[in-house]
Amino acid sequence: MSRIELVRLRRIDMPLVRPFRTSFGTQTARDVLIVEVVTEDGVSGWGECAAMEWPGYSAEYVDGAVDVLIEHLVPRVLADRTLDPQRAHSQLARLMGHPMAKSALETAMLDAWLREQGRSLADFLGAVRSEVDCGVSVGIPTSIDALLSEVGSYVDAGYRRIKLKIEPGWDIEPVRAVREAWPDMPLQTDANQAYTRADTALLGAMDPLDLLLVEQPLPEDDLRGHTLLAEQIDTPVCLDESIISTAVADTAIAFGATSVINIKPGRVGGYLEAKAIHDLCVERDIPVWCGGMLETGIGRAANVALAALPGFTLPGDTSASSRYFATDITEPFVLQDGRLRVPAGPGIGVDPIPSLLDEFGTWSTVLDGR
Ligand code: OSB
Ligand code: MG
Repeated sequence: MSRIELVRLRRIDMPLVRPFRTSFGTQTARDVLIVEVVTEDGVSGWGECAAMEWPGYSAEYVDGAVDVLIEHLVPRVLADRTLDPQRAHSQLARLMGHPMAKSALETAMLDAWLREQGRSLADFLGAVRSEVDCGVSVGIPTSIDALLSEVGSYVDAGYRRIKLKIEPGWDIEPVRAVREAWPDMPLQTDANQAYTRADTALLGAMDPLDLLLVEQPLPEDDLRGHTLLAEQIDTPVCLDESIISTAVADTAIAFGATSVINIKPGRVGGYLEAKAIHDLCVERDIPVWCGGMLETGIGRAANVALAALPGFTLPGDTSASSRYFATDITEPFVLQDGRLRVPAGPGIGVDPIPSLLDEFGTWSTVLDGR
């Protein structure tokens, strides 16, 4: 087993091609935290932190992730320097919370470890596909006309499923307008916890729109509310924010709170945990799909590898680079016939372009434990 020489943290400022508005706020750029683990042999492994600038999606945010990495997480892995992602996973689990920060560090270690073996992440995780079906997540725009034109551009680009962000006041009407314009398009909604148990009738009113699922309608901690809702409406309930671990996934499935699961590696603390949730869902006959956090090519490469596992039977929020950024920091991911190709090279299979890391970079630090 090789050893870790140093860990470099970088922040890059990546403007989005259009603002992304959800019930928790509007993102116009991504303040992306990138973790690089460098081995004694000079091999670099890469991990992207999914946290946003403010704690709107979950409790994590970029400044907090930087702090916990510098003060707590990186010192744990530099204490013995062994490049062993599985062991790091168990060690980091002793510290509570901060799954997105942990995921970024663990993924960088996993990437370096796999690169040293010349093995791809897709192969390591158990991928069964060389390309994955892609959907796209559409933010809340300023008007129904703007929504129809944005969705139209994604349909023309070949996306295989459309997800509409909804919130109270922006739900039945826009969703119906999209359904009427594209009667056969696989369509789903995502509320990011914006409704309450009192909104059952309103959410049920969307049943005739033939939606694949409604994602996270109620607050993260309200598993019972989701069970009650699922009993009352025909549209399948899919949990995102609530599913923070394999144990919670097991509970939510057993209690009938979710019949589909959105797996996001950042939210669950990394690809090892994501794989465990996938395996549980396959065993329980629960379809899964790969969520996203507006990642650059670094995070996207790993997500696309995960989405190639057998239980990922629904198109993911794994869109092309061009849906997010004018310039990605890796070779861009390009949609071909509504699919993205799974990287086959060692580790995550893509590299950040050094000049672009510099160009978009806003901050960096090196931690070597010495
Ligand atoms: O809830 O799935 C979500 C983006 C940021 C935070 C939360 C979510 C999202 C998305 C976009 O829906 C997914 C993507 O295209 O990366
Ligand atoms: Mg979601």
